[in-house]
Amino acid sequence: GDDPRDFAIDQYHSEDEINGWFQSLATAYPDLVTVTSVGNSLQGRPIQLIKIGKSTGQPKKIFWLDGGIHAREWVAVSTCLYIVNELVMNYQTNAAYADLINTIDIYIAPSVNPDGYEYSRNTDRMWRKTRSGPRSGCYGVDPNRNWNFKWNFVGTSSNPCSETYDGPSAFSEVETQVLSNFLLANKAQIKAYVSLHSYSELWMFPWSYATHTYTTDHQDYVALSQQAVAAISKKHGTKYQWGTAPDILYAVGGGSFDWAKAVAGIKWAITLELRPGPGDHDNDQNYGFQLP
Ligand code: ING
Ligand code: ZN
Repeated sequence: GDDPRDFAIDQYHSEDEINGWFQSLATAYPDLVTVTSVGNSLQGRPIQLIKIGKSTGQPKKIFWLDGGIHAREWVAVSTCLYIVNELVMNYQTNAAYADLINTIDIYIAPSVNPDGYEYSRNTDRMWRKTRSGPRSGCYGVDPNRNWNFKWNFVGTSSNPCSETYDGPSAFSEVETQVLSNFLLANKAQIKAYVSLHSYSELWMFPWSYATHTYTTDHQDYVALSQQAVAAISKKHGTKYQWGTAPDILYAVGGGSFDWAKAVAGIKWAITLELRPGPGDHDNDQNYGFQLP
């Protein structure tokens, strides 16, 4: 129905269901919530964006969160929705949430590869990429290899049939184009860019393109990461590993969060790999990407 409390937060949702819920939130909480999009996907779906914040009449700092850049990582989408639900539903009773919402604007784009997400939901559960093409008979570009910082440098493929195909050129994909343009247009206000993936339970920061290669504010990232993984652990005992992607996982060029730091100049650029963690899964299909 139109009551946003009717939304089943413990289920995976389609693009249309997310849109309907966001519209109902905007109607029910007009002083807290604004619903818009950063642009349209190749197949014409809105890349939905919900802005949560109380107006102060002044420009506010923005915290950016996105999910679903990889189609099969459904829990990244759901985690964005969970956070929206937490903040909006508990604003009245939770002083920490109220403080956040009064002080900053929280921009959440839960599904930034909507064509891929719907394809994963409806046709091929393990789909990762966008749905552009065909090129050499294959569809899709890895949207986390398609950004124009260290594009085609490492951890990527020039084969259109590869899962990590970086595209015919940087920003060949309309989804990465509109998202990067939105971030650039708002870069003066955006203080943090956080992008959710799954899986492995990792907290990662720049630079992604080479091992032992660190930002000038590396010590800030170390301090933040230690606090963050401690906070995560305090909740349910979950142990996230932290570090740069090449130091703890593998090197990648053309990823979104290196770009957010290097090109948009956003202070905090973080990528999380959500659950499951090592030891909790059998393989990609069995509990890895396919969480219940
Ligand atoms: N992993 C990320 C990937 O794009 C990553 C890991 C992200 C590495 C960003 C470096 C930079 O390959 C998944 N699960 O997609
Ligand atoms: Zn991913």
